[in-house]
Amino acid sequence: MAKTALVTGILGQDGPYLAQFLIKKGYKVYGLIRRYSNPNFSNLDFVGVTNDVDYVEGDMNDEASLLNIVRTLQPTEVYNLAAQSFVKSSFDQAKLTTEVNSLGPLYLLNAIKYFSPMTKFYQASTSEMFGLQHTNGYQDENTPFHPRSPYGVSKVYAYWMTVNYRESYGLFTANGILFNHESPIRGIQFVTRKITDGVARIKLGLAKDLRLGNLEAKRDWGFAGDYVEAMYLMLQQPASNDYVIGTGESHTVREFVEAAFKSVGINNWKKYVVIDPQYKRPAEVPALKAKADRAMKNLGWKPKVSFEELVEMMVKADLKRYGSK
Ligand code: NAP
Ligand code: F7E
Repeated sequence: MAKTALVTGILGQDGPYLAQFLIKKGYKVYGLIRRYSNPNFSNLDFVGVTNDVDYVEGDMNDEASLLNIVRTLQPTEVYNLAAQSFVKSSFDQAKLTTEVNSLGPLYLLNAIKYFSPMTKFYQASTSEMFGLQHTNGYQDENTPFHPRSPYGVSKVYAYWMTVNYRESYGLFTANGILFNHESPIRGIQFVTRKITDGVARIKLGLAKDLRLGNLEAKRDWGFAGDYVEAMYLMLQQPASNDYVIGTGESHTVREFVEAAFKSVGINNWKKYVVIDPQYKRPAEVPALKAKADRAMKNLGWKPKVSFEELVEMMVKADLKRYGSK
């Protein structure tokens, strides 16, 4: 019988890439969607799997809907990707962020515990949990947590509940501690996509400037398409565990800006970039760099797309979007 996967966050960035990956592996994929007045399937359209996914309606804030879905589907695997994932908004909407990102995973874990204990569970954990902490300049599975935003704090709760349900009830649960990963379908508010979209518009004469916050923050940016494979591999292991996933290479926002402008032949990027304090955060995560040795050794995983290739892929996609309009 075909394996089945319930993917929450199916309309976001990672959901479509994961659905595409699992469908190619022969899975039947169920995507959790909320009730919308106007649903937006554009990210699934982009990867070409909109009609290959079955949709189930529910909400991470609605425990009964999740219990009922898990009880009915009894999926082989649950990938919990749904979240209020924008760090900046979490400062202003801390309660909502906590409800979706902390209680949502708890509802799913309870649904599995009571109604489908053989279901394997993936939790979308994040490098934001490390915040200020590092081990000799990088972060791995042994680096302590010091989250710097309500988003980071909410994810630490979900991380530990995922570990706790493994230890307490013997469930197969895995935390993927993923560092920033991007793609042409990255949400427009996140800095990489905001930059590539801005660069495309400037190049085409549709915008005059690009307004950004802290250019000195360092991030370990990879390609989302590479990272969904790691999610899948975590659930195929003989025993469940938690894994850091990243490239091991770190760049400043400034370097991303430079590379994006350079890819369209603009070298004097400073002429276009305006520093706007509204994009700075009450507390910042200054530097993230993954040491993904455990994943490379146990999962045989490694990233395929380089930083330069990622920037170019995203700029090209945004140029194409505007060009075709
Ligand atoms: P994303 O693009 O923001 O997608 C998040 C998805 O969650 C959206 O489809 C959204 O649904 C859904 N969602 C939000 N609130 C919900 C609710 N109450 N009920 C049901 N669904 C809800 O995020 P992403 O970049 O794909 O990331 C996937 C996961 O990985 C997230 O949990 C994120 O926190 C985590 N993560 C991301 C990164 C990264 O760099 N991308 C790194 C580490 C961890 P709507 O479409 O209905 O709004
Ligand atoms: O910011 C700086 C900003 O919003 C990256 C989420 O997927 O990855 C993501 O969180 C950096 C920060 O991502 C602007 O201050 C400067 O230092 O793209 P971002 P994030 O906060 O790192 C982690 C791993 C997740 O788990 C999250 O869900 O860029 N920055 N100027 C800016 N950021 C934004 N958004 N906009 C600016 O104008």
